[in-house]
Amino acid sequence: MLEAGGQKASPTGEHVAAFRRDGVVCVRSAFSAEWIELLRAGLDRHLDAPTERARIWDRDAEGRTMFWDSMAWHDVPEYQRFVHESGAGELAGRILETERINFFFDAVFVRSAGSQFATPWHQDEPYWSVSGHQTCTIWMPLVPVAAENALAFVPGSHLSDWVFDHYDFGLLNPDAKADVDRSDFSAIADAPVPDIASDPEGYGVVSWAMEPGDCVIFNSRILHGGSGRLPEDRDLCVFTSKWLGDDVRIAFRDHGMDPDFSQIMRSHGLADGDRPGTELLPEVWAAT
Ligand SMILES: O=C(O)CCC(=O)C(=O)O
Repeated sequence: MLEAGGQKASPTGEHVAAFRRDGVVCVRSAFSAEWIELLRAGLDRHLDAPTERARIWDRDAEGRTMFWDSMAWHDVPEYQRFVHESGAGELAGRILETERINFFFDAVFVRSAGSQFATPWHQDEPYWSVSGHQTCTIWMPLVPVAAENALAFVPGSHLSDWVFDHYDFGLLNPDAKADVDRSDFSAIADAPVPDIASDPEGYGVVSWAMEPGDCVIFNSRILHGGSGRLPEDRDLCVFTSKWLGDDVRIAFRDHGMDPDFSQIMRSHGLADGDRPGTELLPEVWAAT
């Protein structure tokens, strides 16, 4: 268990090997109840005052919603504490087998009870203003989630260099919020995103039933999606943190969307080819 100020969890060799092979691994009881409570308090604060990036991704006829926001950690002290003190950075670093780890950003995915919205299948890293293989997300449900509602993955798909021309997340905007970035991957994509939902067994799709404190760590190139379609009595709030290892470099792109950090990164003096750094992308852990 990762306790504030206490012993930090070390993933086992099996976790590391599974991540290398599959690009995704579930780590049970990685974070103590205190950290989950802290993140829930942070999420309450965050939902009271979302960032300008925040938007509803889905709102159905019954008023059920899927809320998304990112990069709120600058304004949410509970998130800041999690980033620096929870051991999440060390966990990411050991799983990625990297010498040092920088924090990239946080994102939350909050579905109200019964939301039928399912996250479209996609990759993350081709969206981002960085490139590299040693990137990961720690996906943490703050409530229990069944395997069929949790984020799902195509194991091994992180090993492909292909970029998929996947769903334009900018279209997830039922409230017609202005200035939402759009994402056209067609010029750079190698292939359309496969129809994974039609044949999950054929693609070897995996997901896990999880309790608060468990996490899934996934490589940012892996194909993932499918989460949601909740029962009427179940909501789902998820806190994610994104981490950058040794081989990652700043890579401003003409395409991409959430988040398009290019302007903010440049204002911190970051340039193409740089290693992540500055207080925007702080180094949180280094192997000793
Ligand atoms: O939780 C979800 O539904 C989506 C999460 C996701 O796609 C991500 O963290 O990259």
